Amino acid sequence: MNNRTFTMIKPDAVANGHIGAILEQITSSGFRIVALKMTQLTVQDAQEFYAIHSERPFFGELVAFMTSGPIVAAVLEKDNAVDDFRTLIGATNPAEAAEGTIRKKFATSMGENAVHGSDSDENAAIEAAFHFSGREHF
Ligand code: 3AN
Repeated sequence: MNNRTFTMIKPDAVANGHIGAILEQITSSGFRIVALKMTQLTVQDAQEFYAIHSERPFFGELVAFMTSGPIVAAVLEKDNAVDDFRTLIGATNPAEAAEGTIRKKFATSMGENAVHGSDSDENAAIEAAFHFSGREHF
């Protein structure tokens, strides 16, 4: 599945009114929306989704933030989707993100960094399946 990635517009960007602008930047950059929903993660959801970070010092903060309000989850399609989407969103720390990237424009801090993007094809498939059933992919 090297042509699909998974993203979330995080609670900060949703609360700050950036859903439309972020989806516009994603689609105008050549990604097709395959699945899309607005939802809110439970603590259990966030702990499971970010299980790989469970030993990191910021884990509690990450789970609290990701459950603090609604998110928008999406599956995106494009050649080389995972890498091209990571380029589009920019570095984890918005202070280090390249000019014009989604995080540079919309993120506020390392923790509240506006969007998630899968880091591998394998994780993209796992993350998409976590949020969407087969019949929710179009
Ligand atoms: P990315 O989202 O760029 O793949 P990861 O996988 O290293 O970054 O981190 C996952 C999420 O954990 C980040 N999006 C961010 O919200 C949060 N995070 C990462 N590093 C920190 C940190 N030092 N302090 C607070 N939150 C962090």
